[in-house]
Amino acid sequence: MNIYEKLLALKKKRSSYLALIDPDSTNPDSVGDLAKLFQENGVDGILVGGSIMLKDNFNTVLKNIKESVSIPVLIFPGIFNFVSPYADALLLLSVITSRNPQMLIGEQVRAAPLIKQFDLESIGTGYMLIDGGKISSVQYMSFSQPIPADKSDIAVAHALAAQYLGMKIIYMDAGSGAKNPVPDLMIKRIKQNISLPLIVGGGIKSPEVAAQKAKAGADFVVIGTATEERKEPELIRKFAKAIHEATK
Ligand code: 1GP
Repeated sequence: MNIYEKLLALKKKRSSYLALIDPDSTNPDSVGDLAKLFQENGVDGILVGGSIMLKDNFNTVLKNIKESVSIPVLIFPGIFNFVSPYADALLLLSVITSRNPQMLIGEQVRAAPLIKQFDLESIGTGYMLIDGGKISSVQYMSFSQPIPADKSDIAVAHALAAQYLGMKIIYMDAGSGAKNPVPDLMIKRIKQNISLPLIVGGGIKSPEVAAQKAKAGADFVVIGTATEERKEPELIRKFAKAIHEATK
């Protein structure tokens, strides 16, 4: 079973919890323990990446995570310097809400030969930036306009386009540290219109809000900042319980 099939199996079972690790804010020597902490407390998969690369430690971070856990480890690339052989798969993002060709296809062209060289599973992902109440790093770095939070019709049209183009996953992101997460109504509308697995992240600060996003239709809920600030087993368990039980 490849990683995409594993994600499809998770989607069928219940909503799942993905933890985001930003290599720039991580100590490579202790990141293996952090990954274990996530796995032991109910996290279903780990995303590794960020919108910029400030340190030359990406491969070491990934390798240490990969050697410490058995749950899927996925690269979540802001820019495609993030291609590495030390992951189970890579979310090959196209920022479909952008009109900047570099983010739609340019970065992916740069990444493709390395993906082939590393024989890395790549999962075509329609990445949608949604307005989270402040300018996010992704927005700034990718010269992309986010979709306004009350424009669900526009969001649905983007997600449908991604599905018809043959992309395999939709990722709706309000941006790391967003003031407001992606609205429930928008998630619901997307869910009613597409059959692809749906990842939702950005600005989800509490287990209660995580549960709301899962109930609205997120198959995978991403938590980054909240557990980056508080790496507490109890908090991770609470997020896991809230997400796993939301759709039961
Ligand atoms: C960002 O969706 C992720 O791309 C996670 O966001 O750091 O706000 O949890 P947070």
